[in-house]
Amino acid sequence: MAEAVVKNERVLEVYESFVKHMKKFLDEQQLNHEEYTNFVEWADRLGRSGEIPLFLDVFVETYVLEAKYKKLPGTEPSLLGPYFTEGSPLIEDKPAVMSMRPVDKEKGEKLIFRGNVSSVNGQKLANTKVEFWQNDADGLYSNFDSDAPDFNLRGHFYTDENGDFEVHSIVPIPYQIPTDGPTGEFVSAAGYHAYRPAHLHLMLEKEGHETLITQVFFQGDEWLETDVANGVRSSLLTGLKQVGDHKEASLDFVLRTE
Ligand code: MBD
Ligand code: FE
Repeated sequence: MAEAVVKNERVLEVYESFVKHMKKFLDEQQLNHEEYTNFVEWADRLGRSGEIPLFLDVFVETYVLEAKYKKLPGTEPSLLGPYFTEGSPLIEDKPAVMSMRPVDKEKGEKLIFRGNVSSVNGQKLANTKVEFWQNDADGLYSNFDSDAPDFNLRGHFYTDENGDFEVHSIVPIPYQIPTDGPTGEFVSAAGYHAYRPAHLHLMLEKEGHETLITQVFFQGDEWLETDVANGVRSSLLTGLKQVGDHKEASLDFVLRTE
């Protein structure tokens, strides 16, 4: 027996608004029927290829976030993206050391990243859960496009009594989104490049506060201005400093109360 589907007023409200704006867009663009059919066929390929999350997170998610969060206090969110996975390992050591392939095999420059988490009301947020994930020195994400062990360069840990954390990892590198599927077809047809600047992903969770999903970017990265996913926010930029044999960087985060 089919599941009973519950009527959801929000679905109607959002759909009707979408139609209203789509009509304006179609008045402007005057698609011919062949263009419409080409679009349907491309969207079908997109779904069959499994790239719907990739495409939407690259070309739509940033506008969802901007519309809702640009004007609010606290650290700006950035893209969750298609490469988050539930169930990352808990890292109990302080400082936290990310799970890496045996030291000699995890390529890349060592990175020490530090942050502080506080509330918009000024309070330091001890015991905040920090989910942390990033790509490796080949530009690939574990559990997805790399052959690293699952959860390589993914983990979670907690801030100390002052809201501070320190994590030892490697410097992420610019990420090239896959170009061999329907997303790549669109990127080529539009004449875009396929790069995102190097970034760290963080998700900060503390009771009484809105979960903050954001990213950290590095000054001087060649793709900051033209990020294919348009996820860069100037407030999320930090500097990479050479300290001895490794790089260091830091950024502070402010969570909104619920
Ligand atoms: C990424 O690594 C990413 O963070 C986003 C938002 C989209 C594609 C690849
Ligand atoms: Fe990413």
